[in-house]
Amino acid sequence: MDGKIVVGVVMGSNSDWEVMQHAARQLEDFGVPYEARVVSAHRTPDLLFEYAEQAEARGLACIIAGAGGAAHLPGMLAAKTGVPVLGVPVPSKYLKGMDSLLSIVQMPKGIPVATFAIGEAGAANAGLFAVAMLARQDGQLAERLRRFRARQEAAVKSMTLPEQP
Ligand code: RP5
Repeated sequence: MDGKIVVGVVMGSNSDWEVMQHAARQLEDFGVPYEARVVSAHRTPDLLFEYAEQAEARGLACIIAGAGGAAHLPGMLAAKTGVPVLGVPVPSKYLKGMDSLLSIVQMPKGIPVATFAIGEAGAANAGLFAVAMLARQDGQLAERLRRFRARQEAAVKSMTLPEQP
């Protein structure tokens, strides 16, 4: 990694940051240069178009897009760029993110969005997925990912449970 931004983390509102920061944190932990931006599909549609149209030329390898409610941000970005879009459903107030999930995952055939779980785990996994994609071309990153998984495995193997009767 030479410091050039390779992943865009975008979200419909700064209220999504609480969830989306978990994607950013993974990228940071693995030393992947990223940017975080608020881009709203329905409140800043021109900005969305501009961001998507410039993504490829700017060298983004993927875009992680999180939104809540009628979450059309990931789908609209995917419609406007060939850069792979990873969608994160952000939990919403009334439908707890089921609306976000269905809006993102149910893309009609032809314009895919790789959709992750609702909330924090989905955001973190989107970050890890971006790392895994980039690691195919970057041996050092692949080694970091291998070590991360080994640490995770060791942590689970050392888990204990309360005494059983
Ligand atoms: C969506 O509306 C955003 O992605 C956010 O999840 C939701 C609520 O936005 P705010 O009202 O908090 O700005 O566009």
